[in-house]
Amino acid sequence: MDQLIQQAARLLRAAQQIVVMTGAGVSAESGVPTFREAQTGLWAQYDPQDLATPAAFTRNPRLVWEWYASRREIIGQSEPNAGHFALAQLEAQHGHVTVVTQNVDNLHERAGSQDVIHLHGNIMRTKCFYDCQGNPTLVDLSDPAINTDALPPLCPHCGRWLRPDVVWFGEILPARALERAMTLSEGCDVQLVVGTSGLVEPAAGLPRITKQHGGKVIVVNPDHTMHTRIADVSLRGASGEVLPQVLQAMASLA
Ligand code: BV8
Repeated sequence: MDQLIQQAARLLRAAQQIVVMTGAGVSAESGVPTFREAQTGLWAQYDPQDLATPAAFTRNPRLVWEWYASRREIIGQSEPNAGHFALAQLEAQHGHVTVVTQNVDNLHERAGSQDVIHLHGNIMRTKCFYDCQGNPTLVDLSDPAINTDALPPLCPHCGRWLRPDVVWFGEILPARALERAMTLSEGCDVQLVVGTSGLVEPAAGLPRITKQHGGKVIVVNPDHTMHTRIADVSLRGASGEVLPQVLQAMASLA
């Protein structure tokens, strides 16, 4: 593994522009369940993919709202882990690093990452299900005008359901975020792919874009994933352990 860590450190050190693509795995060591891990307790009977859709929300708005409320609570009680901090340090030291995350938590920002693109939205934000004042009609849940006894709470503008400001399956990704992520993936020298199974499109295509444009791909994941076979370097381990080692190896290259 040491040899591979050194190889990754050399690629990152030499890179002009770095994209870091992250998935739920980077937040796992913060206690935030990954998207495909068996859900616990009440939610064990549901497949997240069957809950994270507009149809599921329309069918059972209270259930879906409560699922997000329980996830928001877990995230609110979580702290960034060593992997998040290592990525923030990489940005601070290297200067041309952009995190493109599929995650809806705010742990990258709380660890100090400045340039973060959220492809799938942010669970800590709430909006009108109908975007009645324009896309997105964001609301502040602490607004006294919002009736939070109703589940889901109701929009203060139109009186209809509120929903989390995340991208559900079957919904298009925020255009500017996706466009910038694709442009950066085309132009970067290295894409560091951390903690994603690579199953969800179009995010999963970004490392392939880097590869197609002559860039290098480094994968950090305890498991073999859809990206392992295109990886120039595959670091098999937990991001909270591996990423600090990579930063250390970069420092010793100075
Ligand atoms: C869209 C927000 C188009 C909600 C999420 C081809 C092209 C375009 C679309 C599709 C396509 N094929 C299929 C589709 C449809 C669909 C899709 O991809 N389906 C898949 C499942 C087959 N895509 C969409 O619907 C997207 N929309 O493309 O619209 C369109 C066009 C026209 C008109 C209408 C629509 C929208 C996708 C966004 C869905 N929303 N999240 C919420 O969070 O509730 S996606 C969800 O999955 C999360 O964001 C999560 O981040 C993401 C990806 O999962 P991962 O992050 O990879 O997490 P996972 O659990 O899978 O894996 C964790 C990994 O971590 C594992 O590998 C594990 O080994 C590793 N790990 C564990 N511990 C650690 C670790 N790694 C490191 N360290 C550790 N300690």
